[in-house]
Amino acid sequence: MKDAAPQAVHLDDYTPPPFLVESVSLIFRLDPKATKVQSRVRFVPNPDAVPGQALRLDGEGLILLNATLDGTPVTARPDETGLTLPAEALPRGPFTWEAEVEIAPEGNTALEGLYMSKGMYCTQCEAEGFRKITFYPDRPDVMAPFRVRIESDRPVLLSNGNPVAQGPGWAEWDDPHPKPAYLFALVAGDLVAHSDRFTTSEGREVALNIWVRKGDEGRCGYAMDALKRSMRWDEEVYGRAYDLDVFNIVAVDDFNMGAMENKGLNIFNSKYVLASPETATDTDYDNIERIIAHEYFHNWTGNRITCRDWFQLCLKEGLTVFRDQQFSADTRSGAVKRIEDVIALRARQFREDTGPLAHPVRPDSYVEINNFYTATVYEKGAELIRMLRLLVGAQAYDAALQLYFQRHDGQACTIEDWLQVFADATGRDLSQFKRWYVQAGTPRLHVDETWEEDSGTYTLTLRQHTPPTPGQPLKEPLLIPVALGLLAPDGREIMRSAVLELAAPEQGFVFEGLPARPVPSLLRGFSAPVILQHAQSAERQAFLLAHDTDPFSKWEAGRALARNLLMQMSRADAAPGPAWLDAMEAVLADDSLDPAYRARLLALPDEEDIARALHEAGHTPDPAAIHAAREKLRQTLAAHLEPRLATLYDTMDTPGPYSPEARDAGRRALRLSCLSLLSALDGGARAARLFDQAGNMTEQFAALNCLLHIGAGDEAAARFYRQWAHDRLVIDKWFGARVRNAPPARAAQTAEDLSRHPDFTWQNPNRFRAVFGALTANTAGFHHASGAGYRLLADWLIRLDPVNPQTAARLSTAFETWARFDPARQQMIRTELKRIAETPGLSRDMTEMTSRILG
Ligand code: B3K
Ligand code: ZN
Repeated sequence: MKDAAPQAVHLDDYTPPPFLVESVSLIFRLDPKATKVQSRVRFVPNPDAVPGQALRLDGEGLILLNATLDGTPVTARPDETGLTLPAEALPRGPFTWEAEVEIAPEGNTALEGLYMSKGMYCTQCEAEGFRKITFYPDRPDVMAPFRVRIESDRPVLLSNGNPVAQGPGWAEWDDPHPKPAYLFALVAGDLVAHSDRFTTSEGREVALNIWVRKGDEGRCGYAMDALKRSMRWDEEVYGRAYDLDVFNIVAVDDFNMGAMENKGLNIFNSKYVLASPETATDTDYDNIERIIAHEYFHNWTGNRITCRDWFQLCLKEGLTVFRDQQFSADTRSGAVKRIEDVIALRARQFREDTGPLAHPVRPDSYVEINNFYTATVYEKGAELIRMLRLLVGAQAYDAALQLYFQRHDGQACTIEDWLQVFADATGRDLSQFKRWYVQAGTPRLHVDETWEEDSGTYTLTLRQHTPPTPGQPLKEPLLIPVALGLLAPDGREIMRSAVLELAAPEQGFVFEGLPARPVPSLLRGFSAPVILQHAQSAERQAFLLAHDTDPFSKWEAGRALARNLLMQMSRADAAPGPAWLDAMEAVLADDSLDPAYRARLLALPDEEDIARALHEAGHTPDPAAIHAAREKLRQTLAAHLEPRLATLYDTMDTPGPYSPEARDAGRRALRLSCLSLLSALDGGARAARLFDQAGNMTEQFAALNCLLHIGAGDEAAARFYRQWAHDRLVIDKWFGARVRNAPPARAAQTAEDLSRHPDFTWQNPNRFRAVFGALTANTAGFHHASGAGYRLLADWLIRLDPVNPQTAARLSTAFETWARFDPARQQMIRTELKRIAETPGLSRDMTEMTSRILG
């Protein structure tokens, strides 16, 4: 086993590329079985590298037809991963490498490199897919302008940059902006465009196109609108204008992730482009807006300024996630957006950070870089930018960003470059802050309070501690910004958000001359990605839920109350006291709170959240008990609030045609949350009526979920399937809903039955995730004591791995929580992981994942 272990790459081993690329020209003669790729690459020695080195070209799965160096045939033969031209074979100055290779896009099921999706040619090169297209120094610190010619019988032929010429069966593209190979893209297909125009703040006329398969062109309007709003926002908020004459987006059905920011030619999973009121939910619209913005924002943070090496991935991803979060907050309710981001951070990143896959935001080694497109790099990476902005202030942040663009445009950078910009722009020493990038794990923030009545002195003592993570037994103290407000006992605010800076392991903060003992509102806006350990009474939490003026902390107080209740109920036969129920009633009745926010307040923590909290508190979570407790609490809440829920359900309708705008979406969210609770009481009567009458997918799908959840959804599910059998994106929803809502004891069987459905095209990542992603999201079902969920997932990961290792490896993270559970479950999960690990021919992706999870 050991000998076969794939090699790890280490940050410390970085060396500059011995040669830079002045220009690249590529000719593609497309054919499903035998595409010919001709390349012409002009190399120059890198003045910053040790001279006299060999030239290593990456290349995988390529048939080399011929190659020359300055016109002379090359005799060197490729090995498994590329080709080396020894130093003595290279001219002293610049030289030209030319090669012709053959590849077979049709057989490329891994969806990395050049592949085919429903007759369309498309590419995915990040992180290291370009080496499956031709021989090249496939590393992000080699940037070059690309010229591309495509020859094909497909009518639409696209690549990066601006179109320069075209004729029947060919097209040429020129991208003047130097870029790394991972941003290369090519598309050829029978496509139609939804087109528009945009004039930049610099006066550039940009042609915008969203390319889709015929029949989908009527579902691009929202994505286009989101694109134009993103372009304007980046000009207004970051001073960044678009820099080419065209911006193309292509929707592809077979795609490993959400989307890809290739220069001037973004490629999207069609799920994040296509939307109509009848087929897409409010959540879909939300995601489309967010991902369109994210990929567009990469044009500056990622493309114009890229990463020196893949360890620096958070340089572009953390920053771009932060930017898309700012954009969404500006576009919709900022408070609701922050709450949603924190829910997602805890569900994915805290989970990762407290388990065997914990790694720093900037990892220092990897085996397969595709395994590091994680919640830690993305979402925690974004939290670090948010903290930096809070610490230096909004104005200084803006100044630092302008300096960043000015200083590093056209470069491949590091986290050190990024922090240096902030140090220079603000004069602040950020060396302690840098630890956030290199130290893994979620800090615990312990809070103690003392109050001296006589002098009116209130002292907050904050203590930080980060538990060990794999490979990092000892942790240094971090610089933690703690936003704090103080409330008087009557609920008035005594002090508005001050930002305390906790730098030491323990620090006291003293507030003098207060008229009465204050109630602290801590970590307002979730000012740092930490776990707060603050023993607060239920009365205090109810007080904060009622009075806190910070919308995040108000929600957080309600959340903590509900979570504690659910933790108790899952461990003993406890029942909720009237205090919580009354507090929930009061917030629901508060019309000054916007409906989307009230919907958030009404939602109970999910089962995964409760399991994590129990584990954190030193208990062993029992998935079945958690499920039962949560269902019981929903039932109790529904019964207590019934008249108000019914009224809200009747009054929160959205007359007129469907609009995805925040206002209507918020009303629907509240109305449908009420419906979900009411379904526990009315046997699904309201949901069945709504299912019949719904004029949009948001309502129809919510009604279906309510019915399935209470076990009364078979007929509706059958009708839903018949109605939407022709629509792949809606049918993905159908698969997912059936598995997610299956009762725990039936979840694995439901997934297994559906895996035999004729529409279960398992090689399509969306469809695979619809069933098996849903299985892992059905927490009590996946972790059912029979172990059937574990076995089924392992069977399918073993099957998918040789076909599409990236998607398989990503889903294997469902097993990362094994250590939380009882010995029987631990044993079952480890057995499945070992079974996967021992599969002959296992991919590098999956080999790394199983070995890290097993520890
Ligand atoms: N940069 C791409 C992700 C590429 C993933 C490669 N396995 C999408 C994004 O973050 O915008
Ligand atoms: Zn990104």
